Amino acid sequence: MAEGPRTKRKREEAEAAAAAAKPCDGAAAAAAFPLAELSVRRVLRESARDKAVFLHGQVTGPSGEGTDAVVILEKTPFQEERISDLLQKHTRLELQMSNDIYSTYHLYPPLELSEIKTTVVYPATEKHLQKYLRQEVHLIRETWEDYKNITLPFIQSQSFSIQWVYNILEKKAEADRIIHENPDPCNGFVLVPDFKWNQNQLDDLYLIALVHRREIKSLRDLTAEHLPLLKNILEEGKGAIAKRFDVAGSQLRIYLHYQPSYYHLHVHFTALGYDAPGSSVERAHLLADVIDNLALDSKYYQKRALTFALRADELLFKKFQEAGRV
Ligand code: M7G
Repeated sequence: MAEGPRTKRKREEAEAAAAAAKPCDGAAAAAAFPLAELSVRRVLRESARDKAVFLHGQVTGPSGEGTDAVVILEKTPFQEERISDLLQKHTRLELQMSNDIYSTYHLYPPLELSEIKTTVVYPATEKHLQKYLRQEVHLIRETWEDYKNITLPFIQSQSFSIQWVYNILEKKAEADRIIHENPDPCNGFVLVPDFKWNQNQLDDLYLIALVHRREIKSLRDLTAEHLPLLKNILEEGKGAIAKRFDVAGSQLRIYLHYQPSYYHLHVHFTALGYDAPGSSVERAHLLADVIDNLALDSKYYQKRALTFALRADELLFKKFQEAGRV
């Protein structure tokens, strides 16, 4: 298949980015996670549509004690540039059935083209296991009073560790993956590939901008004071992605989650054509809309009710139930 210049450049850039990411990622994973010692305890969730499975595993230590891990296995999108290789290079094709002009096959690609993206949380806490466990979900409509009386005390007592965010901001982890940084302590941020994206293809492009300021927990804390920061993220984020990946700003979905999993303000950048997890209307708030809302009313997010989904077993859901708000 002939390769156009844009495709070629994209492939070369994606390969360069992947190569740059590998020594760090590979070394860390190999050193940190003993896959051979993992035993699978249960399947937390499985998705035929996303071709992904979420596992609860345990790693048995030398004295027999088990440490919990979450392992996510996920088949990745095809890389257009490698399809000829996939079809030709040492690929085995086994006939499954044939009928008239129709036939189906099992295709066994070579090792380097049969990667399964693997994400590991190790050691995993009970909260991580809950996060990935398939559960019944309910919509909550949270007023500002609910936020102050229920959600905020809950966040202050419960939130996930955000050490990984500080590691990125302090260049203690993923430093070689940074795509763009505005170092201003007040209005600056770091843009890195999200760990949901393996950077091999642009179809599922996913980056996150992490702000340098540490006291902004979520959308609920934002006021007009934060407009310069938010505008920097929107404009510089788009510019950096266009420059590095040749994807136009008009082809990006740029949004915040409410509720987020990690209460340190961050913004998601995903490919518009990619149906990323968490991009549904009950969770995603477009950054451009957030900016407009704050420009209209500095206290917008301290006034209006916000809707989000919670799983039935989540502690926050129980708090809303106890308060008679579900
Ligand atoms: P969120 O809205 O707080 O929650 O987003 P979600 O995980 O339920 O979407 C946090 C984002 O940070 C997600 O898109 C994660 O995939 C991403 N993320 C989480 N961790 C622990 C890391 C990490 O260590 N490195 C990177 N690069 N991204 C991460």
